[in-house]
Amino acid sequence: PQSFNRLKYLPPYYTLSQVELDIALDPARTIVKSRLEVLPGPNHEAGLPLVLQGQELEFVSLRINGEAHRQFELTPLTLTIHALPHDGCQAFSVEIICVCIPEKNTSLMGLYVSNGNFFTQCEAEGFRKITYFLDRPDVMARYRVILRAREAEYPVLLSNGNLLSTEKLANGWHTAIWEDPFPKPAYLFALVAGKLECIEETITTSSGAKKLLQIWVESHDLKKTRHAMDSLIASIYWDEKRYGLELDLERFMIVAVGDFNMGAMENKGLNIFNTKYVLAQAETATDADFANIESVVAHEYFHNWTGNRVTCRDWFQLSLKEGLTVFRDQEFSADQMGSESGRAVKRIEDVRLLRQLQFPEDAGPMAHPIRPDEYQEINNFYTVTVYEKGAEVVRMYQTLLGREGFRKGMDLYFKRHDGQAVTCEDFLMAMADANGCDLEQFKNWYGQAGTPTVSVVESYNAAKKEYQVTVTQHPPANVKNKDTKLFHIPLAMRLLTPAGDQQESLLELTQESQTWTFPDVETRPVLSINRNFSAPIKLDFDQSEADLLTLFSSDDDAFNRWEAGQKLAMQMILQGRLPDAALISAYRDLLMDPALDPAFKDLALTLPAETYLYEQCVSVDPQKIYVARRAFRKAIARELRMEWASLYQQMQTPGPFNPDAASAGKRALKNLALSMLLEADPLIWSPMAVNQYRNADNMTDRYAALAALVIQGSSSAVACLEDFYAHFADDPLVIDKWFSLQASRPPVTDAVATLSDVRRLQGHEAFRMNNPNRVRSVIHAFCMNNPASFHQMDGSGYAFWAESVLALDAINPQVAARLARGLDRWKQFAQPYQSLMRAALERVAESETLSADVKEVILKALG
Ligand code: BAL
Ligand code: ZN
Repeated sequence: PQSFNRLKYLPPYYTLSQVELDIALDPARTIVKSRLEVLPGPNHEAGLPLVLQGQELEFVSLRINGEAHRQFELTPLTLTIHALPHDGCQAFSVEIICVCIPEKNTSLMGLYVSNGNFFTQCEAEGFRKITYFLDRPDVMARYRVILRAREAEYPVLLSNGNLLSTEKLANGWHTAIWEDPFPKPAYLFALVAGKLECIEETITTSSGAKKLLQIWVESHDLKKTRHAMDSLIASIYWDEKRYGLELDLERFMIVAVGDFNMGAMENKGLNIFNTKYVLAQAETATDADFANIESVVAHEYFHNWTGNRVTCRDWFQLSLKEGLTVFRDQEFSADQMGSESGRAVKRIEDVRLLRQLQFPEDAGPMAHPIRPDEYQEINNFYTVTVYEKGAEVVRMYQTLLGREGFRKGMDLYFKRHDGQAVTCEDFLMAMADANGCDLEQFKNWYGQAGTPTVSVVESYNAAKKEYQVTVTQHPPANVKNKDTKLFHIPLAMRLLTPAGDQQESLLELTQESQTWTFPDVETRPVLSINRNFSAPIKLDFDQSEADLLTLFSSDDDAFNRWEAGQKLAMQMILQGRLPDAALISAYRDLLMDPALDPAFKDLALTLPAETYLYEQCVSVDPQKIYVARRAFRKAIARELRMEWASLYQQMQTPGPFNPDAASAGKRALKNLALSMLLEADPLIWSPMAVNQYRNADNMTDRYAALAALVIQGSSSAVACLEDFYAHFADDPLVIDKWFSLQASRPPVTDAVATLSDVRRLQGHEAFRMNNPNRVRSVIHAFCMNNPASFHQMDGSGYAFWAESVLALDAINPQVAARLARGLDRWKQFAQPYQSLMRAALERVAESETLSADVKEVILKALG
């Protein structure tokens, strides 16, 4: 397979100033006429041909400077034009007519049809499925777009930028002309056409300009758009306040679509969203959905500056926009929590996600630096490493430079690079230059894969009243980094003493090993280090259980307080122990502390995920881990019965539903209490869960009660599931929840039952193999979110996985490739799992029709 290398980047031979598109939309045969104003590029040499990318297109005609042109070659992926006027040394125009077939496009890249409407997805390389083009992010042009379609079927015609005019044509067709004033790369192009309606608001931004905001959905979904609109308005004001960045367009649109590969896409002025991240109302969306919508709306909006105004030079630089924009949305969501404890809750959730998903990626066959050096299929690099670890790297700048220093760096970045396509190094240099500091060593975070381990050894000299800590960094063991370089690691720390007289400080670990000495420490302190997860590392610190209990009960850093509890639970589960009296007592005190945020209590009593526990083992026995974790959970449920019962009462939220963080936190703790009560005494508490299921006025409570019944295998679960389906059959996003709950049900009596359930669900009338959300709610949920049911000794889960990867690959390579990642960590497992997984991987590898997407993932896993 062809592979692309970061160091082989060459500036473009040709570039574009202006693009005119005239698109006659027809599901069976869309005609695309383009007129490109071409200029010699920075790397131009006289006589070079112009090579355009094109994929799955029917070529019709080519004209150069208005004249028919015959000196060209077509391949399945390119149109190469020879004999250019003036050897290509002066500007010339290229006019191309080609045809694509949106209704046949199940990959959901390029132009496609969903529920009768047209949508596009062009990042990373989808524009070439619409027309022949210089489809690379460092070619930026101004776009003018004429959309044509039959008016009765497609009354709404949208594209990027400003609407210049509309016209009714005689034959029942109509047109709309859109112009985007900002030069952009092709991956930010978008069009939407169909029967859609919008809610709109006009707001005034910091310069006093009025801006039109619209959210477009199918008419029956209009009532579910308020939260997304509120989130958009909050994002716009937040970006003005925190970074001085104003919305630059007169009009900003969000459109929701039910068939979408990703969460959402930041096309300039015309964001296209998976319905999952737009539509919400109390009856149909959970608190998690509300929070996700807020953060995804913010993320896509923030891309308008970090991604669109300043974009990536090439796809190796993806984290330049994604890591930075995830960091920005994390900070926004933290601020929206409305309190310091809310900020900490958000931080814990973000780190939990990083460690559950990114740490395994960084330790597996697809491990790559946040700025990868090589890829075969760029779609495979929209990863938790590029996004979430990328955000951690951006966060470290802020930790090192302070919020003000970080802001200075951001200001300089925009001053230098507005309108340009740049690299991660340009961002680093803006941070360094704005703060007059040397970030040379910090660069290593961009170039090296794997999670570094930091080991800590402490000593206390009671006679001298002196405390010493020695910190050592160890390169990631599993990853072959050429000439491993040392990282610059910021470690926030504080010594906890009874007197509380020690301040927080920041240790900057830049050498392999460094020792810090603290004088005047009256009593042996307890070390709180890597506070607020100041660096994305694994901490190797053999802290006693007594010290961990001290941190769990009293660390003033909420993240580390939570972390100590996680570490205690993790160690005990992996040793096959149940929680001891001291830990139960600490849990009790924490749960009953009236000063603590309910959302924090919920996180503190939620055990580390099975997959995170796998990461601590040399040879994973998934069934043993499942049993040990479940037993530990049952013990907490039983030992704290009284507390759970009392919290279940205390945490009720009377009055109308409010999705705000405080109410959501109460619901989370109440529903944890309910599931613990069912875990402890299912016969006594199942009726209470059924009652909550029936009477809930919101999806969070209804779904939580249903989930508790399903997870316990309660006899009431079947009737409630049937009721749920009947009630919500018309709402695809809710039916996705219904599917995914059943596919992720852990083993109750015999685990194979879940797989037969999954096969039954696949035969259900509402299952759709070509809808990514539905597929993810059944197949991905079972294979990637239900480890104890998936990892069976007879290999049945793996056989199902292989069959599903192959079936999906024929429909949608991106969705298939994501599923293909499910066996990445096969080498980490004990036998017989390991051999069975390998056999399943080999079965997929043998297929002769694999997409580049799936092939890269499978071959790397086997490699
Ligand atoms: N750029 C792809 C979708 C996102 O990260 O916003
Ligand atoms: Zn993004």
